[in-house]
Amino acid sequence: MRIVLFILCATLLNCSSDKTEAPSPIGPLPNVNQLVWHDMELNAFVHFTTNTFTDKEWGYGDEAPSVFNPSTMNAEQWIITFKEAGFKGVILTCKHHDGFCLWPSEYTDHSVKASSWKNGKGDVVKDVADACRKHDLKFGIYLSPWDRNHKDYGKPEYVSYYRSQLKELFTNYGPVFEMWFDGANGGDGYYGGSREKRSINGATYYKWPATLDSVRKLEPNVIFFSDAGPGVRWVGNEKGVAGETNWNTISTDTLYAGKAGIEKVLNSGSENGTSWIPAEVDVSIRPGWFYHSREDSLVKSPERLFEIYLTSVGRGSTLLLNVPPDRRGLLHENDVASLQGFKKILDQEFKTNLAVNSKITASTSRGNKQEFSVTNVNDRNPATYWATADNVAAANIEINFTTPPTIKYVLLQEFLPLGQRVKSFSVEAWKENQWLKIAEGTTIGHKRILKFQPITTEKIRINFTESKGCLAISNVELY
Ligand code: FUL
Repeated sequence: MRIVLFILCATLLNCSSDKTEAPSPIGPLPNVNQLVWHDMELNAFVHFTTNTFTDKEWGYGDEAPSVFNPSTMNAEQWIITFKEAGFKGVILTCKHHDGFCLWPSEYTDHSVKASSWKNGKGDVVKDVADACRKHDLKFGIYLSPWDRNHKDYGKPEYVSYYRSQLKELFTNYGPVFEMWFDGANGGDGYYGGSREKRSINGATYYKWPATLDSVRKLEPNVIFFSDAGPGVRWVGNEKGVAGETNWNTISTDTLYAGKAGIEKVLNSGSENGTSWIPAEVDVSIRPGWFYHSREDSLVKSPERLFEIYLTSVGRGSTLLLNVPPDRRGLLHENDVASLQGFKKILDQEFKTNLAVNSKITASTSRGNKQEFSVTNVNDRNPATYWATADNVAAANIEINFTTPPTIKYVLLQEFLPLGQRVKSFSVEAWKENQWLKIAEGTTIGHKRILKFQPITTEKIRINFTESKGCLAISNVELY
C-alpha cells in the first residue's frame, strides 16, 4: 500500500521521481566577489587632486601642495548624490599621476598635509570612506602607479614606496571593494626636480603578482581592475560603450599593453577565454576626468547618460561613471542635475515589468522540477533559473498577456554561477497572426537590455538560438 501511495504521489505531483541534476557549469566561472561586483552595476568614479585647481588633466608633479584648497569641501554631498542616483560604490583617485596624496601619507609630504586646506589637517580619503560607510555605499581606491612627483620613480625604491602606500590605505580606510590600477605609465615628469623622461617596463617593474598578494592579505575580497584584470578588465574605450557581443571571459596571455588591436579584444572579450574577467565601462560625465569650469556646459545630459547605461549595464558590464568635484569640493549643480535626471529616466523607463502577471511557458525544460521551471525567470529571485536538458542548447520562452501591453525593452539575465553560455537570441512579437522579429542579440551575461520600436502585442517570444551548452536563464523582464 505504501509503495502504491508513493508511486501515485510521484506520478501526480512529480514530487520525488525526478532525479534531474543541475546543469554542469561551463567554465571559466566568476568567483563570489565578481558576482557581487556584477550585481552592483552602477559605480561612481571621483577624480580630484591639484589638477582641479591648476586646470590640468595630467599634473606634471611639480604643483605646490598649497594649491589644493577646496573652499567648502563636503564628501557627503557627493555620496548622497550618488546614492540617490542609484550608485552602489565609489572609487576615489587617492593619488593621480601628479603624485599628490589626498590623505596625509606618512611616506611623503606631497599631500593634503602640506596644503592650505584645513591648515593641513584634512583627509579627503577619510571623508569619502566615512561618508560611504554612513550611506551604505562601497568604497574603492585608485592609486596611480605612475608618479610624476616622486624622485625615485623608475627605481626599485619607488616600488617599495608604492606598496607602503597601498598598505597604509588598505589598513586605515578599508573595507575596499575595488582597487583601480591605471594603465598610463612612464613619461616625462618632475621626479623630485630632475625634470626628465623616465620609462619603465610595465610588465615587470611593479612586480604585480607580489604587490597584489600583499594587498589581498589585507583585503581578501578586493577586486583588482587593470587593463587586463585579474578581477575586472578595461572595456577598451572611454566612451561608455561595451561590445554588443560581450564575453566575461578572456585569455590573459593575449593581453599586453601596446599590442595592436587590443582594445577590440577588451571590448568584446573572448568566447573561449580562459579566465573570468568582465569588462568595466569607465567614462566621464564631462569631457575631462577632472573638473574644469569651461566644461560646465558640456556635462552629459540625462538622456546621454541613459544611452550609456544601455551600452554598458545593458550589455552585461558595470558602469563606472566619473563625476569630478569642483574647486569648492562639491559636485557641480549641472552634474547633480544630470544625475538626478538620469535616475528619473531609469525609474520611468523601467517602472512596470510587464512580464509580471503574464503567463510564461517554455518550449522545453529540464525535467519536471520546479528548480528548473520557466516560471523562475519571473519570480524576482536571482538565485533561481530556468534550465534546459543537457543536449538542448536552443529553446524558446513565450510570454502571453491578457491585455496587450506596449513594449519597448526586453531585459535578460543568465545564471552566472553556471558560466556565461548564450551566443545568440532573438525577440519576436505576435502581430497580425504571425511572429514578427523585433530585436536580436548575441551575448547576455549578467544583463542584456534591448530597446526596440514600441510595439503593442498579446505575446512575445524569446528564441535562444545558440548557446555553449544547455540554457540557464535567471531573469526575463519586459517594459
Ligand atoms: C587614464 C588616466 O590617464 C586618466 O587621467 C584617467 O585617470 C583615466 C580614468 O585613466 O588612464
